[in-house]
Amino acid sequence: MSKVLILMGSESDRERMEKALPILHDAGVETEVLVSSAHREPDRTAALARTAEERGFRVIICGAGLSAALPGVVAAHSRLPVIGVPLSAALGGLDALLSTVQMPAGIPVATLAIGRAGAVNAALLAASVLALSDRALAERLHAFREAQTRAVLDSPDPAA
Ligand code: RP5
Repeated sequence: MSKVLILMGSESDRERMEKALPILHDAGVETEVLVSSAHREPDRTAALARTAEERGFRVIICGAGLSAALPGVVAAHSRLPVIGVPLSAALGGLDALLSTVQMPAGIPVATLAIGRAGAVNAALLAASVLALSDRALAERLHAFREAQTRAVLDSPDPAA
């Protein structure tokens, strides 16, 4: 089974990054969640990135705050698609957003929204990548979209 690796730079990132888990779980995607700091544990982080593909992972999601090096460092050490989630630890997360999004040409990081929205969308984007070669997963993602639309339509109209 294809797997998604979720990395984050600190335990303090966990609550926000774990917003990705129910999405991936409901989609039937196997995940592993690890804390590994690009700055504080550079060798371990590089090793995790280098070995991810042979361990069966197909997409890596990386969340980090401040000078968020994790997504870029992981992308530099892996050929897998890397999705970056900037997290707010200071400056409303603008620091992490710029660190994550401004990758030099040649080493891409698909950078999503700051915080919870980014973590949720990282899960959906990772699942969409896997769904390109998994019809059952594609159908589950389609059902998720339909349920999301129904939930909006069924919610009370605040103007009524
Ligand atoms: C980053 O620094 C982490 O991703 C975290 O968002 C931020 C603060 O880390 P802690 O000092 O809380 O461990 O590397």
